[in-house]
Amino acid sequence: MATKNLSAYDLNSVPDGKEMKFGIVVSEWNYEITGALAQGAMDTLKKHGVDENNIMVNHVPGSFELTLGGQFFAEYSDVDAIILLGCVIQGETRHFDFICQGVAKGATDLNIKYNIPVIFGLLTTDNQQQALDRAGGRLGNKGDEAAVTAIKMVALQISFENGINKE
Ligand code: DLZ
Repeated sequence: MATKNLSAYDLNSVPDGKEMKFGIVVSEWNYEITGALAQGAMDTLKKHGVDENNIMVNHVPGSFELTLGGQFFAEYSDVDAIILLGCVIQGETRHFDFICQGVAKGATDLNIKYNIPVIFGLLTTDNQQQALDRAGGRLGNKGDEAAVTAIKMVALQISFENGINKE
């Protein structure tokens, strides 16, 4: 099966992000990759009208810390959505599985606990090349995809809050 290009999307399907605020948590582990994800996410948010001053970025040591980094944003800031960006590359031990499952569960829990979008922008790859391919390489940039998802989810939440989804 062909892998989707992560940066390919219908521009018209993305709402205007002018009034939206975002928090981005970036893992320092594999920073060659995660720095590129962060750049992609920021560029994409700005491309869709998000003010640079409404994008806050914080770094955490590794992907395992993304959940708590996200919780700090939810607890102590007024962002509309949080984007978690990390990269876990399969090694010889089961560490990979524990980190990936921990972050997936952590992100899911934050969505539910705080009732705001928390986006799972974690690359989970077998090797470095697969990660590079998805961090601005051959298959686009996971950061772009995460940013688009964040804007769409904030717009969806606003539509519910404004009663647009009521009969
Ligand atoms: C320890 C570790 C390992 C082995 N691999 C990765 C990785 O591929 N990607 C990543 O983001 N972080 C890794 N870490 C660090 C953990 O996420 C975490 O920072 C440490 O286990 C300390 O809690």
